[in-house]
This record gives sequence, structure tokens and C-alpha cells, in this order.
Amino acid sequence: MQRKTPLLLAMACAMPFAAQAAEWTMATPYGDASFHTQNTKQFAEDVDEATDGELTITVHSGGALVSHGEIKPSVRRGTIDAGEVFLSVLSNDDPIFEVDTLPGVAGSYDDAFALWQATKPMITELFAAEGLIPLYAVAWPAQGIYTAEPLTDPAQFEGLRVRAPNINTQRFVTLMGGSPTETEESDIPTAFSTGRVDAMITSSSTGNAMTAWDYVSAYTDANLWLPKNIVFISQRSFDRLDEETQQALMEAAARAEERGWAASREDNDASLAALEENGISVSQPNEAVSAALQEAGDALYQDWLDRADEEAEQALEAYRAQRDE
Ligand code: PCA
Repeated sequence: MQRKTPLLLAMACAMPFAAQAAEWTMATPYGDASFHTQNTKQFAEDVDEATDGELTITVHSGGALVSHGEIKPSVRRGTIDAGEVFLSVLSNDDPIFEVDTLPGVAGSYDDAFALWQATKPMITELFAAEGLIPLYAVAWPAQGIYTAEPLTDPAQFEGLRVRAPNINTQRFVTLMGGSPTETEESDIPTAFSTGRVDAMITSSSTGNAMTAWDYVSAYTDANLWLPKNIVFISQRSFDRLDEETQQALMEAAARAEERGWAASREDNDASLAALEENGISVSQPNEAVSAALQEAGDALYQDWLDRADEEAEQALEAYRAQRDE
């Protein structure tokens, strides 16, 4: 047995230039029922195929390997090579990351995509400063409000314990008079079944993936904003790949972005139908609710402006100028 090691070592040294296939580890907080995760797993398959197995990416979903808050730090440290996060959870690093959770800024897929294009240079620069490369970003469907009873009066928010996926949504709930709790997608069922929350803000897709009808009976399709997930990699891991593999990876990422936005639209339609089929009443906000949402939204926007630096504001202005063309 003991003689084996030197022999293997000698063999390895004899082929110093043999290409080593890279095996990457990637983490996402979202479960397999999410179209985002399905898209990302397809991306990993595409990379494997396009590089003939030179780069394989194993996607660990549902926060199983790394918790949401630890995904970016882990890629930065090199513990894992790639990650996917809800972009706006990075808002403590810079307010630009939550520009896609502001009401009234981008209320359609086309607007949301234009906002991504306008803010991408700044976001890419901030990621680069941490040794990270963004690969692609995909929007969730518009965010709405799930409640036990149909939401007909903004006063229903008074004291309502509302699950929110990020800080900005928590601020919004507070402005509406509710009591927010930040809960990961994967913890939604427990939050409801243990009575920690009465309501939630999320998309049609997540409501469907989390079988919201087990806990609530109404969905107000309030079209609050279309927040994004971002997929990124470690610059160091990227630099270790040969040029051909790097190119194949970037091409697969561009395809994943395109496919992801289309999947989001389709999933929104399918999920709204699934919510109704399972007994959830889906409706648009009435006038009183709309007015209250608008007022809270305006305050939220003002709050963002107070925190954002000039570069972030310029990115938002660039987006607006482009939309007005
Ligand atoms: N689903 C994720 C993020 C936004 C969404 O629609 C969530 O609720 O956690």
C-alpha cells in the first residue's frame, strides 16, 4: 500500500499540462419548485454540455448547502464558486441593489429589463470590487399581497404580521401599518403553520411553489415591483478556466438570462391560474387600498433617495430617460 503514493505522484508529475476538468459548487436559497432554480440547473447542464465536461457546476438548492445571507460571502471567500441570491438582500452593501424593489419605478417586464440594463454597469462594478462577476439576472413576477381574507381596506394592515423577503419590503409593510418579519422562501410554510405570520408579500410564483392556499385565501395582485435574482461567480474560479471554457460559460449565461425572463412571464400566468384553481381569490387592489399602497410607496421611494448616492441616482435617471424615448 505504502508504495502506491509515490507511484501515483510520479504519474501525476509526468502529465503536468493535462487539462483538469473544473468542478464548481453553486448555492441558491430557492427550492426546486422555483422556475429560477430550474433555469439555473438548466444553465449548469448547458455549461457541462458546451464544455464537454470541462466545467461541471453542481447546484445546491433550497439553501441546503449555504444559507441565503452566507452565499455572497462564501463565493467571495472561495468556499464555493458560484451563487444565486435575491439581489435586494444585498441592500446593506449599497442601495442600488434594492432599486428593483421600489414601487412605481418599473411595473412591467419590459421596464424591469430596462432597469436591469441601466443599473448593470454599476452593479457589475460593485461586484468586481469584491472579486465577483455577475453572470445573469432574472426578474420574479410582480409582487403582491397574500392575506387570510380579501384585502378591501388598508386598515386591515394594522398589526398584521406580514412575511417579507427583504428589508425594503419590511419598510413597506411598516409604512402600511403592519408588522413585518423577514422570512426566507423555504421557511414560509413553517412561518404560517406556527402562526408567526398572518400574511405575506411575494409573487404569484412563490405563492404557487409554497402552496399558499394551505395558509391564506386571497391574493391581491398589487403589481408592487419586479425584483430580481442575480447569479454570480468568483473571479478567481473564472480565471482558472481556459479561454474556451470561459467563453462557453458566458454564452450559456446569456442564454440563461433570456430563457429566465421568458420563464418568469410564463410562470406568472401559470401560477396565477394555479392559485385560483386551488381556491385563492385573486383580485386587483380597490381604490382605497391602491391609494394607501401608493402613499407608502412614495415614502419608500423618498427614503431610498435619501440613502442612494449620486451614481445610483444617475443609473435610475438613465433608465427613466431611456423609457421616455
Ligand atoms: N419570491 C422570493 C423573492 C421574491 C419572490 O417572488 C421570495 O418571496 O422569497
